[in-house]
Amino acid sequence: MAISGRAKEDQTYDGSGVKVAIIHARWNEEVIDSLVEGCIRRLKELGVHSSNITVESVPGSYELPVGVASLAQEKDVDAIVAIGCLVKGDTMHFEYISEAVSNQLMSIQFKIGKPVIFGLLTCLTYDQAKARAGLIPGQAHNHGVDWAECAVEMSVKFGSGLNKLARSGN
Ligand code: RBF
Repeated sequence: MAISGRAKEDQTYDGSGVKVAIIHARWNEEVIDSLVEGCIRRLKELGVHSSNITVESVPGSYELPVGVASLAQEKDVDAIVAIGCLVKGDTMHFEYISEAVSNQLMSIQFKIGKPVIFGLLTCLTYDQAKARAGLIPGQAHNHGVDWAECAVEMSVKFGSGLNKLARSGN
C-alpha cells in the first residue's frame, strides 16, 4: 500500500518565536495520544518553546471547530493544530462529521486570521489510523510530526498576512 507524503523544502522554519495551540478530540485515544505526542515533539525540535505550546481537548472531532474558534479568541497563538481521528462505522456518522468538520476547519482560518492545521484522520479502518499515528512499525509514520512542521511554516510565512486579511474583513 502506497502512502504519499509531502515534498520537503530544503529549509526548516525557526519556531522559536511561534506560539501554537493543539486541540484534540478524545475519541480513539491511543491514536490521538500518539499524534499529539509526535506533534509536540516536532514543535520542540523546531524551536517552539514549551511555554508556547498549549494543549486543549474536546470530546469528539465534531467539536473541533468550536474548540478552535474559542481558542483563537482566548489564547494568544499564531497557529492552531486540530487533531481528531474519525473511523468509519456502520452508519453515516463518519461522512457527516468528516465533511462538516473539514469545511469548518478550512473556512474558520479566514475568520480568525490564523492558520488551522488539518490534523483530522478520516480512516476506513482503525488500522489505517494506527499506521498514520506511527503505531504500526514500517507503515506510514506519525503525521503529528508533519502537522507541527506545517504549523511553524504557515505561521512564519503567512501568519501576518492572514491576520491582516481577517482584520480587514475581506
Ligand atoms: N468522534 C471522533 O472523534 N471519532 C469517531 O470515530 C467518532 N465516531 C462517532 C460515531 C458515532 C456513531 C457518534 C454518534 C459519534 C462519533 N464521534 C466520533 C463523536 C462526535 O465527534 C461528537 O463528539 C459527538 O457526536 C457529540 O457531538
